[in-house]
Amino acid sequence: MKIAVIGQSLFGQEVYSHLRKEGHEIVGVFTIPDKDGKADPLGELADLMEQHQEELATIEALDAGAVYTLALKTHVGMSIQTFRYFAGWCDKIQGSTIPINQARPNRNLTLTKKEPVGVCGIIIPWNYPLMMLSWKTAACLAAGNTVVIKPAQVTPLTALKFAELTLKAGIPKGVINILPGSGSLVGQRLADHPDVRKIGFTGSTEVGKHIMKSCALSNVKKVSLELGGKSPLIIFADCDLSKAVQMGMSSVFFNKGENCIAAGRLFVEDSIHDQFVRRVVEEVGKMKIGNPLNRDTDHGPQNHQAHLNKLREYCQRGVREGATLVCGGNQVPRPGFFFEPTVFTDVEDHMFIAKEESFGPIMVISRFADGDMDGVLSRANATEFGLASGVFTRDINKALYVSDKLAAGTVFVNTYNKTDVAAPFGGFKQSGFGKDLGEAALNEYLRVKTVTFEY
Ligand code: TAP
Repeated sequence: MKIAVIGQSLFGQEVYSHLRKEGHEIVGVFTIPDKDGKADPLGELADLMEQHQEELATIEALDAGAVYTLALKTHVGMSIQTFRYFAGWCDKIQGSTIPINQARPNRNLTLTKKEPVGVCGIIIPWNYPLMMLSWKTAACLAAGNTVVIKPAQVTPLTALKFAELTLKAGIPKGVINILPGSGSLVGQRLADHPDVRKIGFTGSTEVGKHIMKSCALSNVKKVSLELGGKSPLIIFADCDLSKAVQMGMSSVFFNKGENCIAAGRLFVEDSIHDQFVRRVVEEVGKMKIGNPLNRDTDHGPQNHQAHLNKLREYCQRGVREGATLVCGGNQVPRPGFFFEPTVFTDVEDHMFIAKEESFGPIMVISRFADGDMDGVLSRANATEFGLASGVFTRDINKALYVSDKLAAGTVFVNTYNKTDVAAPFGGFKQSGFGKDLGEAALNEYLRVKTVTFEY
């Protein structure tokens, strides 16, 4: 295996000679920053991505059906920010000194060092192809590792363009490797590989469980999992209704619902329920469905045929089980994988659409009785997922109480979908563990060594 090492003084000569002895070829030793503190390859990569942002957004629109304007701002824009953010971390990864053996002070010194884990595998889904790649790869490289990335089979193109840009940014061949291919072949091989020390995975809970098992059985590799969700959004009657409607729309229809933190279920307090539904349906009627490359399009095609079929079946099941289909529910009669923005009401807790993620533009609304805060909280938490959640209220006490009680990795208060490169992102329960973004993400790609001296 050809290995290029990135990271300053983190891999010592001993490690290099060990790798060589094992028959690996070290093709480059890369330091961030270099000796005079100048080299900033991750920053340079971010600059290059910015120079190519229109091209990357166009590829994302063609490959994933992402609406171009959103792709430019979010898919590509946040990817650039992510590399800039983690570029700043490269020279700030530090250990600590720890007083030990306090019964006999001044005899011992313990210090910790944070080391890169080694070769990492990154396996990502198709909904935000470049952004998911960037969230994991930037943290992984800043921590000093090398990486093998497997994009989703249906959306490999921005990853390949990204590979080209990494070479232009001066990152040596071998540091970043892109291996498109099927999950069962390429992804599985990465999870099983004895020389891979960490898998960062985003995708379904089912595949995540399988990967975790493979990581354990192969070489007990480190693993972090960002999995599915069915995120509850609670809208209290004392909210700013216009904002709740606007953000409620975004919580479901952003990126045509192909959004892991999409609000999978909206709980609306009885006294504003009908008004909320009426205003949401009005807004849905204004959405412009069309060619994702057009600058005025709000809602593009779903990612691929199988997903479109799944959405159709999901809606049919909702209707069969007795939920009220207020609007949508069908494929749009035009070429392409277009699915109508859909709203269901009268959704009861036992129904399939109340429990399972659609990953599409389908709003699922349930009522709760006026004033029944604890009742709605227990319904919101009655799910095996725990990725995100939200609450709309003008009452600060209620907002704090509800955000304490919601069992999810992220709680949005009077907003939704507000992720930031500096804020840790990741789920609870069967939505996985480990964080992307923020300082917390670095630790997913580091190991701590404890060094103890006696003197
Ligand atoms: P998955 O089917 O789980 O696929 C995700 C990735 O895993 C793909 O690259 C896939 O390869 C690969 N894979 C499949 N089988 C594998 C195996 N045996 N070993 C290793 N890799 C394997 O998910 P999806 O359908 O692409 O994405 C939708 C799901 O992702 C939803 O449930 C959604 O909630 C979740 N998601 C979660 C988040 C976060 S942050 N929590 C973000 C986005 C999406 P292929 O190319 O063959 O499919």
